[in-house]
Amino acid sequence: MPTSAAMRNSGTDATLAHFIDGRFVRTARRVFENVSPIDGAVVGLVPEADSAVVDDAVKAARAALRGPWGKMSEQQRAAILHKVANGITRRFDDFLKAEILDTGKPASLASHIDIPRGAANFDVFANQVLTLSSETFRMATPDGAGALNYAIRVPRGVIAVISPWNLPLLLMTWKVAPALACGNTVVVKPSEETPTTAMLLGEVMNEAGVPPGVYNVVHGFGPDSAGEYLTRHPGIDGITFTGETTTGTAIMSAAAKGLRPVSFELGGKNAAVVFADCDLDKAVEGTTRSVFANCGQVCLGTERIYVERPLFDAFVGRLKTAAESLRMGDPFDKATTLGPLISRDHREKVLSYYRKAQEEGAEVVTGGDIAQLATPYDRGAFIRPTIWTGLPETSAVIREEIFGPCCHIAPFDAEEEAVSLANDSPYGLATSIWTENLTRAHRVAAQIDVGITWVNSWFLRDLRTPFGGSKQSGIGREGGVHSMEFYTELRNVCIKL
Ligand code: NAD
Ligand code: 6OD
Repeated sequence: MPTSAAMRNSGTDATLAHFIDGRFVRTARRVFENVSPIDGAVVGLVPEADSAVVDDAVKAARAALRGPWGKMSEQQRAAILHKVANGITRRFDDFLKAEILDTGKPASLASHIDIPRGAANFDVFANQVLTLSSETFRMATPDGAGALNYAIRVPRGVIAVISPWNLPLLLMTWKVAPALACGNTVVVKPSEETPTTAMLLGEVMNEAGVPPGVYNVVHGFGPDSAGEYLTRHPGIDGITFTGETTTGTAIMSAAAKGLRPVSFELGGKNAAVVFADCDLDKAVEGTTRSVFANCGQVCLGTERIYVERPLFDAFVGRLKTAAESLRMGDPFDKATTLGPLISRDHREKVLSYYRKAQEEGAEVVTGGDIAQLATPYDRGAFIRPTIWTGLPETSAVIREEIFGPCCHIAPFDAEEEAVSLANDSPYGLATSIWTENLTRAHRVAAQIDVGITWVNSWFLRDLRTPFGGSKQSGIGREGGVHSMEFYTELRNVCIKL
């Protein structure tokens, strides 16, 4: 539980609700405050699910598997999921406002990425499920008649979806949409920091005709709260999780009981490799986004930059200028390009790295402290975008995921050195390579131990492609057919002819 989360005992009515069996449930023994990082205002009172509430949600999800949802054809389910996508688009402004109040992210970002992708996830997986095929084999038998094998895909069952706060609607629907397309039912535990859009989606589900119990939401924290009750619940058949690597470790141990499969999208410490032959304008523009978008709170974001020495000074100067031209303030103002961090607690964590960098002798190229803004934003969680140079590769700032608007830039002299620097991390999520030499781009991309490499771009997403991390950045791949593989189980039928 974040240290700042204020709890209130029963007697206080929640303004937000769980969504269970198609109904909004507000009763709770305890409610907690949803505090906006924009100005510290309490924007909602959230009910915390105890184990009985989680049990109700899992039972509703199990019952729904046996109801109309379980009997629908893929075409019928796909048609309903397209309606969900349309419903999100119709209520675009409601989702946008909720996401901005919960996260503080600028409207310019959320209206471009978070909400449209929330809708697109449903359209993409509704289409994807209709293209699924499976294998068949004819085999010889001693009597000469033979046999025919064919595989069928069945839903896994009740899926627990545990999601983080950085792209709440996008990342939650990235899992809910394929799970539902494959015929599963879900119980979602959104982050305690960002409860609102998961609840709003319940309204859209009802309007779209999703049967009760297919989509359920329970609110609360992780350990000893809704997250742990859900992942330990024996009625859960699979767990899909996005969040920190340490949380993934805890969830994996919960999943071990009952041998439930997991799909994990975890942390990163992503490198960008900038070669001297890059298009500098494009490299600076792309790296500005990859370091500072969403105030650096993107798992795919760049926190380590390696620049070929002849370009080093020019690149550092250009990124400094770009960082200093970001505009903080009211996220609803279209001109704002940098929102706050998710909370004051998280700002403390990021600031601890800002201090560590200075203690370890970094040169602070820009930033390094909190942002001085006028009221009411001085009560928020704003922090200055920060660039360092001059740290050793052993520094905690270079090795650990910070999840803030900051990066360290170091020079390199040879391609092999750049590859080895980029790979020197326990994480392996994403990298960006900036070069105009495509032969080099292919060669380097193949050597970097990550799940996703971009060349001359960042966060350019084709939702059919495998998405996930190597090393401690994840287990499994989602996206396109890869999602379908997690959210279904293959059964072989062998027919003796
Ligand atoms: P987090 O791990 O703290 O929390 C994520 C979710 O897990 C929340 O809903 C939380 O309540 C729940 N949770 C926490 N402990 C739990 C437990 N013991 N059992 C069950 N549930 C538990 O992550 P966060 O701070 O919300 O998100 C930031 C992290 O997520 C960063 O590390 C980031 O890199 C990672 N992330 C990864 C990806 C990816 O695709 N690889 C995407 C987005 C974010
Ligand atoms: O684009 C996606 O599908 C995805 N999962 C993005 C993850 C971003 C991490 O913060």
